Amino acid sequence: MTVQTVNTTPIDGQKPGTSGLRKKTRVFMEPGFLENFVQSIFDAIGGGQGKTFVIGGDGRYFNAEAIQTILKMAAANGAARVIVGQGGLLSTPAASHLIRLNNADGGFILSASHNPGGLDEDFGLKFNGANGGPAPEKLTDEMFANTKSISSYKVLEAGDVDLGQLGESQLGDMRVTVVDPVSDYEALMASIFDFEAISALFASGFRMRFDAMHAVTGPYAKAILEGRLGARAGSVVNAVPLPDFGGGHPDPNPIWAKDLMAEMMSTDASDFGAASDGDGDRNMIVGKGAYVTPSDSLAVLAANAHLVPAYKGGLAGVARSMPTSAAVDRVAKAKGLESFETPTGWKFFGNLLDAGRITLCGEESAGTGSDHVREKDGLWAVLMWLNILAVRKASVAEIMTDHWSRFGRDYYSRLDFEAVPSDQANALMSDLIAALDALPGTAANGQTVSAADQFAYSDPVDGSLSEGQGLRLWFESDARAVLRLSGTGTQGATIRLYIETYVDDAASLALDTADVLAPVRNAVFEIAKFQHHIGRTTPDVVT
Ligand code: VG1
Ligand code: CO
Repeated sequence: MTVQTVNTTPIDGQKPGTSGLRKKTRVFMEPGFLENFVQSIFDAIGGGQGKTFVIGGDGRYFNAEAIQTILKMAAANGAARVIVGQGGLLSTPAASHLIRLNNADGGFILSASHNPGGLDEDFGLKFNGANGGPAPEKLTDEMFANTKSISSYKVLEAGDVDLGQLGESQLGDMRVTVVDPVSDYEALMASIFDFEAISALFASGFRMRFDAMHAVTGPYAKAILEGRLGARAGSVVNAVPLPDFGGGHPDPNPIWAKDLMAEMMSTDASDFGAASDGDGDRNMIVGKGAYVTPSDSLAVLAANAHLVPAYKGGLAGVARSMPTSAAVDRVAKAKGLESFETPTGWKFFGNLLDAGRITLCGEESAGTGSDHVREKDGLWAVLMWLNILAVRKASVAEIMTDHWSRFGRDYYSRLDFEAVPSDQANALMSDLIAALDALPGTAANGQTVSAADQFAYSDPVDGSLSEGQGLRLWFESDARAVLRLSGTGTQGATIRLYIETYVDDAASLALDTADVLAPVRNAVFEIAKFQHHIGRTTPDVVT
C-alpha cells in the first residue's frame, strides 16, 4: 500500500456554513471535490500525523463511499487510529460522544442533516474538534482558505475497509476500529436519566410514537426506547435508515413530520410523540393535541432539569441562539441563572460548555442539548421529556399550561422562504441593513418599530467577534422580528423570518399563534419590502 500525492486544483468550495459544508450530492461526487475538502481540513488542523479520528454519517446516499475515501486519506495523512460506526453510521451526538470518550483529536461527520438525501439531493461533511463540537469559525475560515489554494491531496492506494464487521483492522499503518454505533451512546444516556422511572412509565401503559423519519436515529431509538425502556414494540416508526430517507425531508417539524402530527392531533393519539432529523441532533416534541415549540421546549427543560438525575444539582447557566424565543431567559431569570444569546449554529455554544458557564442550550430549529456532548442531541431531548413526564405524572399539555401560567408565553413562529434567487435575497437584506438606523419610529400595519440592529456576538470566553449574524427589529407591542439568511441551504438562498411576542395575562395564554403574530408579520413584509424584492409574502415552510 503506497501513499499517493495527487495533483489537484482548487474547488469552488464555498465557505462551510452554519454546520459544515453542504452541496448537492453530485458536486461532492465530482472527481477530487471531496478529496480537496478533506485535505483542506487536515491542513487546517495541522495534519493528521499520529492522531485519532472518529468517522460516521447519517447513512445518506454516498455515505459509505465517502467514508472509504476519508479513511484512505486519514491513513495517508499519518493518522494513528480511526474509530468508525458499523455500516458507516453514527448520529451526530453519538459521534460527538465517541470523540470525547476516546480522547480523539476530532471527527468527520457525514451529513446534510435535515436536507433531503439521494443522488439528486444533498450531501454534507463537517469536522468536529477534540471537545466533540463543531469546528469554530476560525478553523472553518482556514479550511475555506485552503480549498482555494490547494494543489495536491494525499491518499493511500488500498482496498476498501469492511465496515460491516465489528472489530479491529489495519489500513496501512493506521488502526481502524469498527464500533457498534449505539452502545456507548446508550450507556451515556443511562448515566444521565432515571431509566427505572421511564421504564415504569411505559409499564403503566404510557404510549409513545417516535418517528425516526428513515434517518439515523432509528437504531438508537429502537434500542433505547423499545429495547431498554420497554416502550411497546412498534413505538418507533420509520426506524430503518434509508439512503434517501424514503424520499422525505428528515426535518422534525409539523410540516415534514405530518403523519406524526396527524396522529398526535387525533382522538386516538399516543401520550407522547417525538421525531428526529437526518443526523439525529434535532428533536420535535408533541403531546396529545399539544405541539411544543422548540423554544418553549428548551424553557420547559430548563425549568424542570432538576428532576433528572444528571442535573439534580442545578444548572450552571443556559444559552439560546439569537433567533430562539426569550422563553428560556425567563426561566433563567427566575432561577437566578446566567443566560447567553449566541449566533445561530451549535459551534457558538462550545466555548460556554467547555468553560462550564452553561449546562443547557438550544435553538428554535429544534436543537436542544447539554454539556453531556458538544452537539445538539435529539434523543437526549426526548429522554429529558420522558424523565420529566415520569416524575411529574402530568401530560405534555398540562406541563405547558402550567409553564405559561408561571412564566408567561412567548408566541413564536419561523417563516422560511426557500430557493429565493440569491441576488434578490441579498438585495432584501442589504436594503434593510441600509435602512436600519432610520427604522425606530417607523410604523407599518399598526406596528411601530422601537429599535433595530444587526446582531454581533463577542464570545465571552475567548473574545472572538462574529458579526452580521442577523437583523433584529423590536416593536412597541413587545414583539420581536429577526431576519437572516440560512447557512445550510444548497439551492439559491433561504430567507428566515422569526417572529415572537410575549404575553402574560391569563386570558391570552391559549390563543392561535398565527393570529397573534399576524400584525407583526405583515408589518415586517411591508418594512422589508418582501413583495418588491422576492415577489411573494407566502412562505414555503412555517414552523
Ligand atoms: C439551520 C438552523 C440552525 C442549525 C443549523 C444546523 O441553520 O436554523 O439553528 O444550527 O441548521 O442544524 P440555517 O443557517 O439554515 O438557519 V442541523 O440539524 O441541519 O446540523
Ligand atoms: Co441535524
